[in-house]
Amino acid sequence: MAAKWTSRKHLSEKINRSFDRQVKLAVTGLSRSGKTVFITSLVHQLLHGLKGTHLPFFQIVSTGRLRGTKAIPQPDMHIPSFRYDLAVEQLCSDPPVWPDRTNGISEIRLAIRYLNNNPLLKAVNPISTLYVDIIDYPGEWLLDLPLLELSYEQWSAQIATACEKEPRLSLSEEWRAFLDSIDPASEADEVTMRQAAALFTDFLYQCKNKYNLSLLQPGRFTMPGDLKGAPLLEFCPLLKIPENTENKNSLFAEMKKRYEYYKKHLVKKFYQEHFSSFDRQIILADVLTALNMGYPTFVDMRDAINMVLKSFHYGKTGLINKLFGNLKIDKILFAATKADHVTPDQLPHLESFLRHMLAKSHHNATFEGVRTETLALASVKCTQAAYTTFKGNKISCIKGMPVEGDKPIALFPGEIPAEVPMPEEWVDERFNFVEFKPPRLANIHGGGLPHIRLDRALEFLIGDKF
Ligand SMILES: Nc1nc2c(ncn2[C@@H]2O[C@H](COP(=O)(O)OP(=O)(O)OP(=O)(O)O)[C@@H](O)[C@H]2O)c(=O)[nH]1
Ligand SMILES: [Mg+2]
Repeated sequence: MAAKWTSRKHLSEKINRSFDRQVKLAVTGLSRSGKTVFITSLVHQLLHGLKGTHLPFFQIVSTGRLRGTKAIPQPDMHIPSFRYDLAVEQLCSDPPVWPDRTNGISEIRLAIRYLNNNPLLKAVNPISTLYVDIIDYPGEWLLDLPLLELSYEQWSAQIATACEKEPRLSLSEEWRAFLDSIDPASEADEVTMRQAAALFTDFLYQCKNKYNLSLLQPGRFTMPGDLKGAPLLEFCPLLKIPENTENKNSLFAEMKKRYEYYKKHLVKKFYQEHFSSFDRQIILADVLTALNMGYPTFVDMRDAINMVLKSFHYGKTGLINKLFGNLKIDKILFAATKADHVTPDQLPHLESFLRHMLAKSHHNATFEGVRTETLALASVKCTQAAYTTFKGNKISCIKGMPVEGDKPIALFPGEIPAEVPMPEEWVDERFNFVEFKPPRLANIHGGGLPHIRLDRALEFLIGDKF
């Protein structure tokens, strides 16, 4: 009898394992788009999925089939861990603060136990486990894909053209003056190489920090991950290409060699080692900050996001297909983050605005065989909807605690246009999206963090896996 029982248990375990599934969910977006907060909130929602009614559109929870979620050791030992523990500690501190910036790849694994729905499976295997590996990586790294098709000379020419216009023209002045003072045909020396690269890197950081520009290549220069200060990042484009490029020891030849090395050992490697294993992808975009910053910043972000999307154009003509063959991603969610910065009636406008921003890619490209969706969401909702009266009219506004200040404010943040405004329509003060502090929560362990539409994101990204 005991032997029979043991073999049944053994069989059941075997079946259990074969029905357990795994999904690699990749989260990306440009710097400050909200990746860390999104993953932290998503993990928190799932860990507390049993305790609340905070995920009405995530069916596994709303139908009561979730049995529990646990963060367990990740499978890829060579990838740094996503520090959910630190991020949640910061969000729950008193006063709550936003998690620290991150600048590389990280991963966390969740085991989600759930009740099987399928009547056949239910009989042998009532409870299954879905392993979800969530990977956070900088969208800036995807800006490097086009470099794979550009020679060093072509890339240098592209940067030279970009530096003809403001604000890049002024910001690149020091770097360009340095290049003017050296002869690219002369013998390469470490000190000159390092200085040219440092000035170029400094130029990229100024573009990012002073003007919130996004189209910054090479992507690792401002998002180095664990390569900060590595010689691998000590090169830059040259604005004058020598007539005679024969000398193998020239500054030009050495810069070109490093550029090619960067493409082979960083760009290609990332696609082969990581990107090729992703099953699902969410791309986050902080559309509101770009609107706030004005037309040049907005256009730069739009172009950068559309360049990021080249990595997901899987059609036969797509670069990815040509270079790496078929990839696995079968669903992509585009999300406008920080949707708590607008009044609830503006959410559909924010979604349609994001769709317009991406229209360039949607038209030209084929996300062949890939399901896509667009959503406006807030990973952590920091505001409440409120009303005020202005000249006798009731106006919808939002109320929250601004990052700078300790008194709550109510404001009308502006309406999201249905389409991208024409350059002349970008008048000052048209948009007024302020940053808010995270909410102070009475009991962080009593349920998930307050959010907007995170449950819809979860349903789209992994709902079909249960
Ligand atoms: N109001 C609001 N603000 C948010 C939300 N998510 C992110 N933020 C704000 O955006 C900032 C950046 O969020 P992160 O999650 O750190 O962004 P990231 O993409 O990981 O940024 P990097 O690590 O620097 O690349 C936060 O510090 C908050 O100020 C949200 O849901 N609501
Ligand atoms: Mg981050």
